[in-house]
This record gives sequence, structure tokens and C-alpha cells, in this order.
Amino acid sequence: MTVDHEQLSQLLKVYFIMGSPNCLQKPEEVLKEAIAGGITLFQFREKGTGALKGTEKAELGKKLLAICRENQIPFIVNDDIDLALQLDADGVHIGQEDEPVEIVRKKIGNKILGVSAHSIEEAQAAIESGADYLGLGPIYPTKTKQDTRAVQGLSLIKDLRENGITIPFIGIGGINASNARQVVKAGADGVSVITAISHAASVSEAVNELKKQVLL
Ligand code: 3NM
Repeated sequence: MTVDHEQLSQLLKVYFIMGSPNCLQKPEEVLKEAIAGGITLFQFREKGTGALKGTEKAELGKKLLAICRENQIPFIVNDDIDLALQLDADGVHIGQEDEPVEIVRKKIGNKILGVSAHSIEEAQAAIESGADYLGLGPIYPTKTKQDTRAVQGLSLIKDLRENGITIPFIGIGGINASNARQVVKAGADGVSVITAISHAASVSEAVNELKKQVLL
């Protein structure tokens, strides 16, 4: 899948991330409701306590990919490049602790490549090495990921734009309908969200609320 800068910016508006440990109901149902609410991109991130492994993980990935394909929502895999290639996903998202960006780029060809960055230096290095978009976080405190860096607030987002970084990026970490607008106003193309969507009493309404805040 080849997407240009503007298409990617649009895809990143409401970027829902989840795996089975994040869901209160069946992940397939949560994803379907999130799509009905209007998510623009999906990332399969099967991590944390009770996460599926091996064949079970791949099977769930395959089911979620099929739902995304039926609804024309691009499907990104977190960290697991082999799984992304096996499923023929639309892209991968990697962190600073994963394989080097250049190597992942070679492995995945022109699939979408997202990289987590926590400083201007990491952002620049990721861009030079072939990232298509960046994930910046944690913007606000989050309980979803234990090993995060220090909370960034909006300063990193502003700093990147002030330093002439034009690549699309999203904010992640503790984002919900009441703080999403300021993340985009600070310069992010969109928001990545786990819990504010996956734990919502109404998943589709939660997405709808987020979307209203992000589409300025
Ligand atoms: N990455 P929630 S924070 C997956 O800072 C992830 O890079 C982060 O979950 C980072 O929306 C985070 O529930 C968890 O806060 C986001």
C-alpha cells in the first residue's frame, strides 16, 4: 500500500490501537463498533498481561485484518514484522527498542512504517531511516503501557513542528475526547487511542466524540 503524505495525515486522525488484553468484549466486536464510529486507521497490538501468542495471535490478527479489509480501514501490526508480512498487513509500527528502522523498511518494502519517537533527535533519525509517520508519547499519563518514557505533555509536539518537521505524526498516551483537540491544535495530525475507545460503554460513540474533537 503506497500512501502519500496527505493521505497518511488523514488516516492518522483517529487511530485506534488494541489487542485482546485491552478489550472488555470480543476484540472482533470492539473493532466492528469502532469502525462504525468512524476510526480512520487500526493497529493490532497484542501485548500485556494475557496477550495471545503464536498461532492464536496470528489467528486473531487474521480475523481483525478481514474486518478492516471489509471496511477499507488500513491494518497496521505493532512490532511483529513477521506477522505483518505473513498477513500481508498494510504496515507496521515499531518502537525504539525494536529492529533498526532501515532494516524494517527493507523487510516491508512500501508498506506503511510508523516509529515511536520521544525527542527531536529520535524523530529526525527515524525520518532519515525511512519512517512514514511518527508516534509521540506518552502525551498524558497512561495505565495501558507500563514501560513508557516520562510524560511529554504537548511540548514535544510543538517542538517538532517548530523545528520544521513536516512528516505526519500522532500523539499517544492518555488521550480521550476531552484532551484530543489540544493534541491536534499543538501540531499533531491525529490521535492514537487505546482505552478511551476500547473500554468505552459505547465504543462507537467514543470514536464519534473523538472524531469531532480532532476534525477541527
Ligand atoms: N505507547 P491509552 S503510550 C501503546 O508513549 C502506547 O509510546 C505509548 O494507551 C508511548 O490510550 C501507549 O489507553 C498506551 O493511554 C496508550
